[in-house]
Amino acid sequence: MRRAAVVSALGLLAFAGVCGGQAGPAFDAAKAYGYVKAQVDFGPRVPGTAAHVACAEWLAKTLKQWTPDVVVQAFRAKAFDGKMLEGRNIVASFGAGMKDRVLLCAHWDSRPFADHDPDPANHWKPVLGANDGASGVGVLLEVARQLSMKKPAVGVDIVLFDLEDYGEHRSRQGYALESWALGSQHWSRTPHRPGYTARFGILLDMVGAPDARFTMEGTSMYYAPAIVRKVWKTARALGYGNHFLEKESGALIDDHLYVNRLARIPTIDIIDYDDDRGGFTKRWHTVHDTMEGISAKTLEAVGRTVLAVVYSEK
Ligand code: AHN
Ligand code: ZN
Repeated sequence: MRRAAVVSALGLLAFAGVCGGQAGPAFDAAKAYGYVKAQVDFGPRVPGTAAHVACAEWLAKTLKQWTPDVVVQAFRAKAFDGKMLEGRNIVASFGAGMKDRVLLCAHWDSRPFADHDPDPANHWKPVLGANDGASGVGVLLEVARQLSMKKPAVGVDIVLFDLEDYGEHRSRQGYALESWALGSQHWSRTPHRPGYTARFGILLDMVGAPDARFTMEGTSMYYAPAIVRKVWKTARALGYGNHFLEKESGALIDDHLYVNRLARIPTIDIIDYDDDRGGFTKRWHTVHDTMEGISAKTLEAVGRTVLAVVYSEK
């Protein structure tokens, strides 16, 4: 009895040591924050610009530090405005030979139009996308670094989608809903490896706000309710119930819709969206989507949750 107590106390200490005294797997929030800032420092990563190309190269180079299996999938897609866009989906694989896999994804491009800015003069200016794009990618870069140090029992593929945010401008909204998520549409029809599949997928979108509200989003609940419950349960057990709310919200068009529909991988979206708040955050698709709206604490909550889910797969 006494010995059991000593052993379990030691176990707790060892656990706290591994985790830096905090709940869940190791995750360096300062590094994740730095990876968000590094993307934002390129300027808006709008398709067709030099910043877009430079950021793609930086992302591939950064991921190659942590795994040899990085594939850049180049493709062309037609935008709602008729423009032909050059896209690049960036895929980093861990445990490339393993059959059982988990898919983690986010979009890395930023929106050409701040069409929800309170000032209409900004409606054709680009979005910096600190939260909308860079936050999810920043978390996944730190997840990649952690995976390179501690191998899970399943393979993991991190897919950074391009051309998510070139959806139709607000001034003509509702005419071309399929103009969103062009990179995930391409990848889901033509994955980086033919016949690719995974047990499930987790999409991160706008995961950096200090007061982020992740609800159980409708498209995720339609296609992958068991994954939503698993992830929310994990997050709440780690003490992140302030961000991961036990309530459902409306269905969104985002990259996970096409991964579900076309690739048929049950995939959820962790996204800062709450019907009761009026939807997205007030910085969404405005020129105010800057580093001021990013909290390392929120990146950590999401990163630790995702890693805990991955490491719990057997
Ligand atoms: C629509 O507004 C149709 N979908 C939101 C997907 C999105 C845009 N996520 C980030 N930016
Ligand atoms: Zn967006």
